Amino acid sequence: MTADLFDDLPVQPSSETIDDGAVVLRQFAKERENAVMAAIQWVTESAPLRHMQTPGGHTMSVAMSCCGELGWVTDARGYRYQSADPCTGKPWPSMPDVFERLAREAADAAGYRDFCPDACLINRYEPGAKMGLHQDKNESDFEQPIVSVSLGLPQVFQFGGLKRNERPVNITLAHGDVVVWGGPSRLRYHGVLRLKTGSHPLTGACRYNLTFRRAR
Ligand code: MD6
Ligand code: FE
Repeated sequence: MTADLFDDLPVQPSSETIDDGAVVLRQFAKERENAVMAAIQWVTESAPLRHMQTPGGHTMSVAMSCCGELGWVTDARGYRYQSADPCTGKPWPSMPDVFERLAREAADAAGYRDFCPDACLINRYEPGAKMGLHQDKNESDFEQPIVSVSLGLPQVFQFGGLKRNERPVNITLAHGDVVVWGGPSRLRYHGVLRLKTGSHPLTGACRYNLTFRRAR
């Protein structure tokens, strides 16, 4: 018998509660993988993936782009949402229908009705890239959930508490998995560990993460 790296990951759609308000919908995006990937290509042709600067002057290891009415940016002036892409000076590309539908249906499946995202952040992780523990708190209404879609290589997601010093639980997010979180979990610290080297048939040597938010 050969040990398979992906042996312990679900292959059928299923739902796992992480904690109050937070759920992993395993494989929820799988059957739309080609349409979602094509939409990522479409967005990033006009709003290129780029490594933004943190307010503290560090270059982020993850490459980011956005679509929708608002995009999330970080630079020396801080973290914020804005309607223009600082790289091009133009509005962010519109949110592709396949994105909007996926986000709304996932939110619905998790019990959050009528989710209407106005911002989608596209993250591309290459081997070694990570995201430290943070809270998502630049949005104006914390009653609105966040929908997070993973494509490509698996990556360990860390889900912590409402204070930075609470020990996080680790959850491997695989291709097609969707995390929806809100309610009492909305402001929990979270991040992802360094991406391990690998190759995925759809994305090659990287992982994409899409996070959908209602920013205003
Ligand atoms: C990632 N995700 O999975 C980073 N934020 O690559 C996030 O920062 C995130 O997955 C809020 C809600 C869900 C998330
Ligand atoms: Fe986040």
